[in-house]
Amino acid sequence: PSSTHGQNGGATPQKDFDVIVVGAGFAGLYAVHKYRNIEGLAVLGLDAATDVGGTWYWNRYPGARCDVESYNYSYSFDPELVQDWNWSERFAGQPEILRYLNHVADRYDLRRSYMFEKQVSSGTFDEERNRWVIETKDGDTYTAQFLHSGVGFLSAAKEPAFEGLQDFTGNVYRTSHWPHEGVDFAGRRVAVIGTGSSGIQLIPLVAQEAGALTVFQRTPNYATPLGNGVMDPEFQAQIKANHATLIERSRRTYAGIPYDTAQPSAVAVSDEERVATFEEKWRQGGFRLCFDSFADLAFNPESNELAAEFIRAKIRQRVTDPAVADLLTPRDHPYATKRPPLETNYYETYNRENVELIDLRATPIVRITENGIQAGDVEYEFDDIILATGFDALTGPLLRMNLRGRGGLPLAEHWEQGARTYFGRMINQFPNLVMALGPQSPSALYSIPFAVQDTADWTADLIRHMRENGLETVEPTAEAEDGWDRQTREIASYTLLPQANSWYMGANIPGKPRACLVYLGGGPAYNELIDKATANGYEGFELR
Ligand code: N01
Repeated sequence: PSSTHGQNGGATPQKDFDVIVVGAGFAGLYAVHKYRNIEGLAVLGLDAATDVGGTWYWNRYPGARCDVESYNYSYSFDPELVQDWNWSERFAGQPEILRYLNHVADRYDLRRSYMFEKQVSSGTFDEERNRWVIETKDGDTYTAQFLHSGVGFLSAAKEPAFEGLQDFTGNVYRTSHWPHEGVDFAGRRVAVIGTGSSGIQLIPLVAQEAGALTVFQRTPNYATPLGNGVMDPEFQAQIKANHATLIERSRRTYAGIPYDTAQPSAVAVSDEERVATFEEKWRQGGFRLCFDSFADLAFNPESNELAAEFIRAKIRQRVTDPAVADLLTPRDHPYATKRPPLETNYYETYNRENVELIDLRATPIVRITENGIQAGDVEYEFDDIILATGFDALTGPLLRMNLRGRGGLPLAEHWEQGARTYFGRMINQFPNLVMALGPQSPSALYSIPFAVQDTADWTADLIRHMRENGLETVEPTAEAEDGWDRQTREIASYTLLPQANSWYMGANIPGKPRACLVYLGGGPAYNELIDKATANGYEGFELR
């Protein structure tokens, strides 16, 4: 390997490839594996980190954990991999998921195709040569016919514009870039800003350690129990024995998780039946309350309010001080219109002596001071501030690569009025660029392993098809993109999701165009539409 390549996962000093895959998380690792199996294809993987893991490399905060069940948050492409790997918990923690991705990288010898510590700083489609020219922050240039984005949809951290943050003399930690060596909060005065999934996972654990913990909450959330526990060996054996059936069952569901007992409507049953169902799903944990209780929670306001009231009552039961319970109770948006966090001891944490909740609606953060945080008229003093303030979701990671399509068109310009894609997979005027988990794909509301495998499998077939037919470029037509954009917006308009200021809607980032960034038609409908277009000779795509 050439010394000019900086940190090297094993890739050769070669500069020109057939495919460049950006990212070494769930999406990128599988894409590299898949493309390498196409004969004669030269594949390069790039990642800004020092090693594989993607999200699970960076988000190492206490309590970081997947809230999709482990067996469902695993690759399914290789039955031997499924049989060989054992998960130790129902919902795996970050260290175990990172171990899993390392295991996958070792097992398929993926590092040899990667260059690490390579952050993509720009990508330009060269129309003369029909190739992507990719530059990395450290000044290297690579080219490839195809660019596969495996950058994920929650990898560009939002940097909140708090005045004075740089003046704070204590430590500032970000959940999205947590120190690898961990942090000792014992006896310290700690602030957490943000009560989304990351904050809600972290707060109970930091509270146990810190001398005093102050939580700054802007919007209360509908958090429901995760229901984690050690993996029962018998359950694991059962999953493995029936894996193929389980996958098939999962694929038939909206979110790609094998929860398929939802009843049609929360208003069509008696009060007793409804409460019994909610209680049962609450007890079972995971996303069951959200996806597996009543199918109309996402679009029937009346049904949604019944679920919301059920959760509000649980919060009141769990929090001792009624005034604190009240502050923790969400009222300004329907349930699950923001991505619902799953929790373990979250609400009980506010019963601890050393935990205080500050309502930013009543007293917004004015500035960060040398010694802490000023909210309203009060200055609170801290040793450490933790930012759990979220991400520029879906579009952020792509825009940060500074991609330019035909005629030098910047992606930021093409997306000025909002993200536009075909199937969330490709973009008009950006030929040979494929996105796993792109905006306007089911992304956040579908199984990530399924989505990333499907995208790379589909693209591998497309590349084979192009090679066999002497074709060099593929991109969706402007009409196809318009159609998909309309469809995505229309489906969203039938749901309650546009009512919340969520990252689904781009509403957590000041100035970001407001539109639903997630295709809400569900996994099965989405897959059917793509399969149909593909079978119709790549309908909506222009191949040249
Ligand atoms: O980020 P978020 P996250 N002043 O955007 C607040 C996935 N995930 O990292 O709601 C004050 O949800 C903001 O307040 P508000 C999952 O998909 C998965 O927690 O905008 N507060 C909110 O409370 C999740 O949805 C797992 O009013 C500010 C919080 O910060 C996604 O990642 C675990 C602020 C941000 O919440 C993102 O979750 C963790 C400001 N200026 C995450 N700016 C799994 O378990 C923001 N906030 C798999």
